[in-house]
Amino acid sequence: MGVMASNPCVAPRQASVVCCGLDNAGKSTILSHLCDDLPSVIHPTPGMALQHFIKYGVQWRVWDCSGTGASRGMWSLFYPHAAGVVFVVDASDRDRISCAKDELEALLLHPDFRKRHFSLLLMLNKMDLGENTMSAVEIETILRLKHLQVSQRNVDLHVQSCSAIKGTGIEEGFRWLADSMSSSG
Ligand SMILES: Nc1nc2c(ncn2[C@@H]2O[C@H](COP(=O)(O)OP(=O)(O)OP(=O)(O)O)[C@@H](O)[C@H]2O)c(=O)[nH]1
Ligand SMILES: [Mg+2]
Repeated sequence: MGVMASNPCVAPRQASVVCCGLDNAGKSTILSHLCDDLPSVIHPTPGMALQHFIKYGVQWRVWDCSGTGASRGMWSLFYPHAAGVVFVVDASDRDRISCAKDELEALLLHPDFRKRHFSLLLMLNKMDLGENTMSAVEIETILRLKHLQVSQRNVDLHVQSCSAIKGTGIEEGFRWLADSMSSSG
């Protein structure tokens, strides 16, 4: 992977990814660390913003979706075209973690994902908020990830704690996603 990324003679392979999660989770702030076109001051995404960038030997095409309730129905427009999903959870948002769980479950059970292999990067964001955040173990339990790993063998799952404000965990998460999508063709 590192060799590919550093060799200018090798055209980067392409990867299409849909980025979902509730509004205010930090999706666009995460992507701002990867994509030069995004401003340093991020506003709520209106509808969807398509982002292109080259990182880790991959030419990424990312649909950065709005997470507001009214917009969530649009996420599935991009599912048929996505080899990977980045699902962002606000680890400080206890009030809406069950809503995030419902949205993740709906995505996993959607006909476009239910039967085919895909990579799922689950970003547990805002870990910089210290004791106000839920732990990774707590969130994994609420989201029933152990059950998911047993019941949905078609999903290659990675859980990554991160802070988009500090910029931590983002490179690790996206490197994993690049490798995962590469090994599943
Ligand atoms: N403390 C902290 N705040 C964050 C972090 N990531 C994002 N934020 C803040 O959370 C707010 C929402 O961030 P966005 O990136 O716009 O969230 P989004 O998921 O793209 O939201 P929508 O586009 O509305 O769906 C902003 O005020 C960010 O500065 C983080 O890691 N830590
Ligand atoms: Mg956004």
